[in-house]
Amino acid sequence: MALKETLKQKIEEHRPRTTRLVKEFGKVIIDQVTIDQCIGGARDIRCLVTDISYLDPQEGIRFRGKTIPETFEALPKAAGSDYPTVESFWYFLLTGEVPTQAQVDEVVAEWKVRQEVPQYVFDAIRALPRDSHPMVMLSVGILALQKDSKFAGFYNSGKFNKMTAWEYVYEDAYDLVARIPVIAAFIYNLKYKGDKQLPIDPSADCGANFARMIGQCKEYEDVARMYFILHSDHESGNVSAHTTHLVHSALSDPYYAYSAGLNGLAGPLHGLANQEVLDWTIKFQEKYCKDVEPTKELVTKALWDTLNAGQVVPGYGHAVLRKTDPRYTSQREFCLKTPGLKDDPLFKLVAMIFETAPGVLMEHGKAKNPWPNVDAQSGVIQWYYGLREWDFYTVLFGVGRALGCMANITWDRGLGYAIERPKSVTTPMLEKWAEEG
Ligand code: FCX
Repeated sequence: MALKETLKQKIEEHRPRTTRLVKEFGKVIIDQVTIDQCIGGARDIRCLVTDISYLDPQEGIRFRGKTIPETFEALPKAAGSDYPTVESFWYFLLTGEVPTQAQVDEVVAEWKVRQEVPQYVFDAIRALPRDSHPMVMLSVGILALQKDSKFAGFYNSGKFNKMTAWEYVYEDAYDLVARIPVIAAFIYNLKYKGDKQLPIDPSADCGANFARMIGQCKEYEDVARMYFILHSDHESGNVSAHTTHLVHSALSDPYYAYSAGLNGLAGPLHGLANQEVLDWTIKFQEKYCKDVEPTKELVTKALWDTLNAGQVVPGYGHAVLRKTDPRYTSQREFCLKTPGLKDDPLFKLVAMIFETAPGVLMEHGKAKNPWPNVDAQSGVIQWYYGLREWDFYTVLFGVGRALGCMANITWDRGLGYAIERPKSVTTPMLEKWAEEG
């Protein structure tokens, strides 16, 4: 069955489960809210629903019930590669089913039709000051696409229907995931390659095409596939996913919603951490290792200098995870099995930070999770392949994260999730409840 028909069937099968939960069990209590959660970023409050991915604090992420190694193992691989295509992963995220090769081929073919980006998007990005952050360019590029939103068109047609609205979100979502790598490649060439643009390769899958559009080597095709898949989804409560969900809950179309999500991803405590990691590591080399090899003692000193200056150690800690992020491990394994990369001095330094930082953070005693997250390892791979403009790294994250956010809001509409509207209280109210115990 083709992707849309499979998805339609899945959504229709799922709807009675959601309806029953609300109607028959709507008042069952699944959590309680404490004052520190109220003030502390709603940490851990169970109040969002998604079946696309689940984040266990100890084990890390599962996409549609599969761990990262299981996901890579199960999905059909790109031709001549150990990694699946982004397109097969898109099918899997949306439907929860591992696609057959024929189903993947169909998605790859449809992706190519959808990936054409209108000229006005490039014009809008080109009109920005060239020293704008690439995340600004990406967010503007996605927002510019809004003008032709099929969901907004459906809403404005006067024929809006809650039961079929998801089909128009799906259309926009699919267009968006196919176009965002092309927009990202355009930004890369505009900002760092003197606007020398490279054409879409109509014979290539998403990952290979992205690699070719930024002038990368053959091996980078797997880097792109791995990177986009690993960064796709991390359940619903993280800033980019939650923002996208929140904005779309007002029936803002996928372009409005994901442009907003990207603005959240651009924060240094979230997606921007990957550029901060490279910035931290390179500055460490410049400051401490001009004439000497890095040592654990020097890394320990640099970590304490950062902490004593009141800054966070980028790439370490997590709001939910309490172990090393399996997205970190997956990228580390890629480094270890790639000749050249495993002996690269920067990789060795990142590995040394991995050996050192958790102990320092534990001694510091603040971070609940002293272990590395996805951002601690991603930059070094890009650096090795010559993509050294690290302010671009969050754009790569944004290309991957689109897959999860778009799959989620397609399902949000399919299941008719309501406009989000948590309740706020005042400080005197909290003080009164605190006194009452
Ligand atoms: N370095 C120094 N201090 C840290 C720290 C780190 N890496 N991680 C957490 N802390 C501190 C917090 O700043 C907080 O201090 P405070 O009490 O003075 O406010 C305290 O430890 C408790 O925080 P904790 O509950 O462990 O963590 P939070 O849920 O509040 O925050 C993030 C989670 C990820 C924001 C935090 O660990 C951090 O700032 N890490 C560095 C930035 C980073 O790598 N972000 C990327 C995360 C993720 F993978 C992604 O979204 O991409």
